[in-house]
Amino acid sequence: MPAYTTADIRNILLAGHGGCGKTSLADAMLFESKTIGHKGSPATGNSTSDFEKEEKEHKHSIYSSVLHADHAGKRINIIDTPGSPDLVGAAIACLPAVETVAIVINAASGIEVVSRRIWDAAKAQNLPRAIIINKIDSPEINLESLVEKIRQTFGGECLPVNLPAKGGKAVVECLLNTEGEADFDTVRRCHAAMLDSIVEMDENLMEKYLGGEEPDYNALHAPFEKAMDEGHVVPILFTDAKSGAGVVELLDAIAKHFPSPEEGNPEPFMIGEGENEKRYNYNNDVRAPLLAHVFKVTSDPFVGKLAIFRVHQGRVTGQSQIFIGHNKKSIKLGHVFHLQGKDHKEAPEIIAGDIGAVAKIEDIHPNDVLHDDHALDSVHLQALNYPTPMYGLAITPKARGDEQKLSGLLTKIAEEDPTFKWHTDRQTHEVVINGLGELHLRLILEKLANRGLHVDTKPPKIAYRETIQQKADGHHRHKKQTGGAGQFGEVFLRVEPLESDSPHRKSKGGSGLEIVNEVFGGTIPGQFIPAVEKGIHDLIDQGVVAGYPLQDVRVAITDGKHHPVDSKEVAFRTAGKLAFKDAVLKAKPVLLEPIVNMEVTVPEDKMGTITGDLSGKRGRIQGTDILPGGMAQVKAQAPLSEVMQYQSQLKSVTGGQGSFAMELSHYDPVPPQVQQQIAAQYKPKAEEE
Ligand SMILES: Nc1nc2c(ncn2[C@@H]2O[C@H](COP(=O)(O)OP(=O)(O)OP(=O)(O)O)[C@@H](O)[C@H]2O)c(=O)[nH]1
Ligand SMILES: [Mg+2]
Repeated sequence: MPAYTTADIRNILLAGHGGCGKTSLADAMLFESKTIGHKGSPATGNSTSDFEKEEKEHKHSIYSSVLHADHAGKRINIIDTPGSPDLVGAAIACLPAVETVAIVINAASGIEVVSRRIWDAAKAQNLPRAIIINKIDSPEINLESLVEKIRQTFGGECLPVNLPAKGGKAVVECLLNTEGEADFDTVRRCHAAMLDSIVEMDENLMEKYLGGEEPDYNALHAPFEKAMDEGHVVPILFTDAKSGAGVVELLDAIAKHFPSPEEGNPEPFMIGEGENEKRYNYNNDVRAPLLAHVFKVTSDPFVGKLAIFRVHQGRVTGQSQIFIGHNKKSIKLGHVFHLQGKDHKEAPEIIAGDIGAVAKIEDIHPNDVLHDDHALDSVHLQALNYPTPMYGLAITPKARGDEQKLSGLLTKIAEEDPTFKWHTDRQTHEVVINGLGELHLRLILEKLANRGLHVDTKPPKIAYRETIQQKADGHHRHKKQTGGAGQFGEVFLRVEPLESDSPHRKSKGGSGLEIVNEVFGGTIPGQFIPAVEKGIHDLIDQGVVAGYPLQDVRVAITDGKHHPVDSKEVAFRTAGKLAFKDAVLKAKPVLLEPIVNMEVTVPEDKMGTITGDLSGKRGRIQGTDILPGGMAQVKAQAPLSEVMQYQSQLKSVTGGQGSFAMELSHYDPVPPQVQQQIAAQYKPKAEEE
């Protein structure tokens, strides 16, 4: 038995914008709790959390890492995540492993893109949140106005549980204390505000409190964590990871107030499939059947595959016989581990609420559910909402014969990173990789190079799409008579754009294609309809304007002709495809391009240059904002094709002081002259009839 129970566990995800100090804070938490004897730091390369080679080189986190601190009788599992907007997928993947998401905000730069994104993602997942304002020791900062800004942005439920003191060299606790010196505001006021909110969770407590009775401060855990569960309170805490100020107080607050796995809000597990899918209410009892969710898998060329999981129900040991999802064959895990960065320590068992790992089991994949009861075969986690990877690069191995190795490695990387995709382009036969941004793909190329695979890259490719703008009819008669048996099939059909609210639309999560069979009287016999549909699908992948996939089209197959002997599947497939092509060409086909939301942060005096430049790139400015510290933020929408090289453009305009983030907003038709240019470069292969 571990020395702690489920109720003693706290699982915390540290997320927030790059450089706000998450990793330094994680290292400081390990040190201040005396879990680790030295204070590591990402800046000097001895961090417990940033242990991967690439992380040491870049002095930034690139992957999530799992750590733990033992403090005040509690086991605090900490997941440190990377803060670059390009790597936000790593944090989203770990949301189902924790009760609390702590959004770390840099006191010197304020609320940034990733702080907001993680807030939204945690809220959408119904996860209790906390805000940690780090770097409170920085010169020339105004923490009072930052707190005000946080409350304006995220809501009045954000309330300090401690306040900075001694000019950011210390913090003073406000919930348990009523007196004390703070750098701004007063302990008394914060104490009252926090208490006012917490007592609302418990009628008894409220009555006594309103009657003027001091609450029993040792009995505040339940109402405090309940207030966090309901999003009624989001505690704000102050730290300085470098000096250590506020770190013990942070650990104390986590141990005392934050939800344990027995509390918090349940993760959205589902059971069954399709129409029978319903919510699965698990129970964090260690005696119940095992339910563990794999939230991360890494493959190390030396250590091999490591699957990291959170146990939600039951317990697992090295001797446990477990099933992976629907697999009927049970496997023995052999050994289970607790993680401390790169170190894994064999554990006698991993209990409900805890995080553990298992090595070298090839069949385990990210998002798998591990269990020991066939009744749980179909239990799965509701899909997480990841940003769309839309930044593309065409790559070819430098060494001939490395193609096989490349596809093997890319498949592995895509499995580990939900925001990375790759495919082989049908026209050019090049391998195209897609990620969230330039940095994301650069890191992938580095990873390939570290595994001995060097590639040439070509200018980024835009993932255009095609659609139609009006209704049209199409027809094709396929007839071939060569020697013996002939081929015959004739198809009439009609196409029209899908309505904007159709569930089949791509933007609504549909496939982008709806096929309706309106054939009357068997003019196309039922057994050939699937062949016609196949033909339609053939063209969907190829498009008609410039070789990009067609989307948001409804096709009604209306009529046709067959021949008792010569009608064959292949004939109807060809006729279906060409009738569809005929209709699409008459339905005003257009090319659609990805439009991205951009947030650009630059020194205030460069704001005019940036807005002017973006307008020249077919961008639409949506707002500007002055930030603390002489910086300004520009929000805009622009076509991805115009801002593919924004990284280097921004660098040259701002002398390296600017930063930006972008994500897919939607697809829009490209201007006609741009469509002409792209279509002119497209040389379709001759249609083989
Ligand atoms: N003055 C001061 N510097 C800090 C503090 N916390 C972190 N730093 C410094 O800020 C820089 C970034 O810190 P990290 O801990 O790597 O930040 P991070 O949030 O993990 O960054 P990413 O992993 O890139 O998202 C490093 O140089 C740290 O030494 C702090 O509280 N005070
Ligand atoms: Mg980090």
